[in-house]
Amino acid sequence: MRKVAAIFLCLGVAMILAAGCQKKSENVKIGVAGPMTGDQSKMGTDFKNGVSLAVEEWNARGGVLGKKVEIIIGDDQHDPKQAVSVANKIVNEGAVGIIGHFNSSCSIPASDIYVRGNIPMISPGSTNPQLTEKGYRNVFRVCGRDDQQGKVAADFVNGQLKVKKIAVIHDKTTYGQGLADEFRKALGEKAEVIFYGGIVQGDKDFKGVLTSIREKKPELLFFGGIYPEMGLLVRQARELGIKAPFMSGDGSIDPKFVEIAGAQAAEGTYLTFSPDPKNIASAKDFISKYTTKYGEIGPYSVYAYDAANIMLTAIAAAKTTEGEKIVDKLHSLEFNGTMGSIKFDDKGDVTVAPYVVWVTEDGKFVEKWKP
Ligand code: ABU
Repeated sequence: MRKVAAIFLCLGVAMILAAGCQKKSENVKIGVAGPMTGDQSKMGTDFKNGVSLAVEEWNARGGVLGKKVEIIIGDDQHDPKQAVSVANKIVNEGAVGIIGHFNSSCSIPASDIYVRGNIPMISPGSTNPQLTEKGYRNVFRVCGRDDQQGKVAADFVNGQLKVKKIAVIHDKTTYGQGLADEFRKALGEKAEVIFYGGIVQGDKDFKGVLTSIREKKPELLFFGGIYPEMGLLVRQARELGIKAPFMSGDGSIDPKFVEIAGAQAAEGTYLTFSPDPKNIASAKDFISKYTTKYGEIGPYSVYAYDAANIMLTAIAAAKTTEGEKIVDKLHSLEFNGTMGSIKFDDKGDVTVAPYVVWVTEDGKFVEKWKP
């Protein structure tokens, strides 16, 4: 009997020791979430690649807090419900920070889950103002906001293009409609919005709405939405003989837009986004490493890379994976990002959001105008 008790005691001690060792060697996990599959998967893939590159570099230097950094990937398929489920999974799997999501319609509901899970969230690409207007202390973004982006677009239209009749289309999403509304508001009295209406994300045929718009003879068509629909709208507008230029925002500035529209149809399209990383000295090293590993940088791969570096720097500075302490560091530190210095304000927005206007020329995006 004593022998059996001794065996159980040994087994128990061994199990406790094993559990202790496992805990000690556990990796530091960070999540990366966005549309990894589906028609916006280019953006999710750019996020994943940017975060992976940053994590590889940290691991090559010994990780963070003496532990290896591990990535948990979440695919929200740009669906808000899926984003909430992905957020729960990432929190339950023990992530101590999240880089994501891409779509504002996903980031906003997912932020509730990260708040409850007490982990910091940095979105590389969600630009709708509501994300940081909810008053969550753990929510940050390294991109600008659509009230800033919409104003730059409107200033360009009013001050440079000086067109007077504008059609405004959006995809009825938080981001797309939000950006369209900010643009319309910022246009003011200088131009007349002769058409304002939504299309359905995922639809493929926009010729009905474009035919109505054609009759109104707009001098510019503005679209609030993402590159799959933007590409189709531009291509179909040209097929219908609409020659007026298009303008859109950061959700459309991806080579996939040109691929879908066709270079000829896309020629002369204006897009708002941040300045070209290729002209920024601090981005040189990132661009070289990224292109060697993954090919051409995407619009948001650089922001995902910066977001991951900022998260890991804050964890290192906090000397702990406790959510509140990481959040304190995120609020107080100034980070050297690839795109320059990054500092968050009290809301979690970047203190500087340098939107510029790009134009599509020969199938490529070229910086055109700086406010
Ligand atoms: N900002 C580009 C599109 C992503 C989003 O904010 O929904």
